[in-house]
Amino acid sequence: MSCDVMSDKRQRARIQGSWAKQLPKRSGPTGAASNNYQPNNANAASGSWGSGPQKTSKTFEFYQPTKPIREVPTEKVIELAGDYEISHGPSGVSRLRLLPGFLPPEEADWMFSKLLAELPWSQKTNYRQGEAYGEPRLTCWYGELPYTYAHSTMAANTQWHPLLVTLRQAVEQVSASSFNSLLCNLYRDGHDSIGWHSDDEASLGAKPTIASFSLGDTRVFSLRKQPPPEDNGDYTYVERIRVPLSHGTLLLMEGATQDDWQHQVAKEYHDKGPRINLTFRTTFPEPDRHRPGTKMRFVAKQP
Ligand SMILES: O=C(O)CCC(=O)C(=O)O
Repeated sequence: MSCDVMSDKRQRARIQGSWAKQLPKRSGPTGAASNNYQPNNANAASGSWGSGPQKTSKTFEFYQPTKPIREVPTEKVIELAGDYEISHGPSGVSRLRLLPGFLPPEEADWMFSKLLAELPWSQKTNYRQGEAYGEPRLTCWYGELPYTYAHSTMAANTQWHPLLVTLRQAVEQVSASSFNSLLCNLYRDGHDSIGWHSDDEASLGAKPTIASFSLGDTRVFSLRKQPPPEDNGDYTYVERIRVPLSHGTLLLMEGATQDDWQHQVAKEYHDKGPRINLTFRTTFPEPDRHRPGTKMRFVAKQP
C-alpha cells in the first residue's frame, strides 16, 4: 500500500535564522579595519542592518535546516470488502480482512435486539495508576477462563448464549480459525468508547487472530502503527487507518496486527445509537502462556 503525505504544520520552518556574533574585524590590504560583514560560509545568505558609517554589532543569518522535514501520513480509510496487508514489520505481516454484510440486515436486526436484551451486560471497573474508573461501555465475557485487562478481571460465562454459538461457528468457518472466548461490548451511544490499546495480553498467545463482529450503529474503528523505538512513544508521525464498522460487518485482525498496531473506538459526539461488538478470541490457560513465541507483556490497556 502506498502512503500519501500531507504537509505537517508542525514541520520545522524551511528557513531558520539566528543572531550571530559579530565577525572579527578584518584588516584590509592596507591594514585598515573594514566595516564590511562577510558570510560565514558559501551556502549562507547573510543580511545586516546599517551600512556605511552606521555600525551594528549583530547579523541575522539564514540557513537551511539540516534535519529532513518529516511529514504526517494521511489517514487511510478501509471500507470495501477485502484482505489488506497493512504493514510488513517490524514483527511480521499485519493483516486486516473486512467483510461488510457478513450477516444480512434483517438477521442482523433480529440478532441485535436479542443480544441487547439477553446478554448479562455490566460495567467493568478498571484501574489506571491505582485509580478506579468505570469503563465507558458495558461488557460481558464468555469462555473457559476469566479474562484480565486494565488491572481488572472478568468472570467467565461458561454457558454460551445459543445465538453466540451459532455465530461463532459461522465466524470460524469464514476465518478458518477456532475461538474459545468472546468479549462482548455494548456502546450505549456515542459517548461510550474504548481507548488506544492492543489485544496483546499474554493469555491470547503470540500473533492472535481476533474476529470482530459489529451490530447496530456504525462506529469508526481506528488503528495507529506503533512508533519506532527512536520516537520514544511519540505517535505524531505514525500511519493511521480508519475502518467504519457497520451493522453486520466482520473484521479479522491477523498476523502481527496486535504487535505492531494499536486500535480504538473513539467517542463520537453527534447522534449515535447503540452498537454491539463481539470480539472472538482464543485464550490459553496459564502453562501454555509460557510456550515459545509467546510474548509476555504486562502493559495495562488504556481506557
Ligand atoms: O468495539 C470495537 O470495535 C473494538 C473493541 C476492542 O477493541 C476491544 O474490546 O478490545
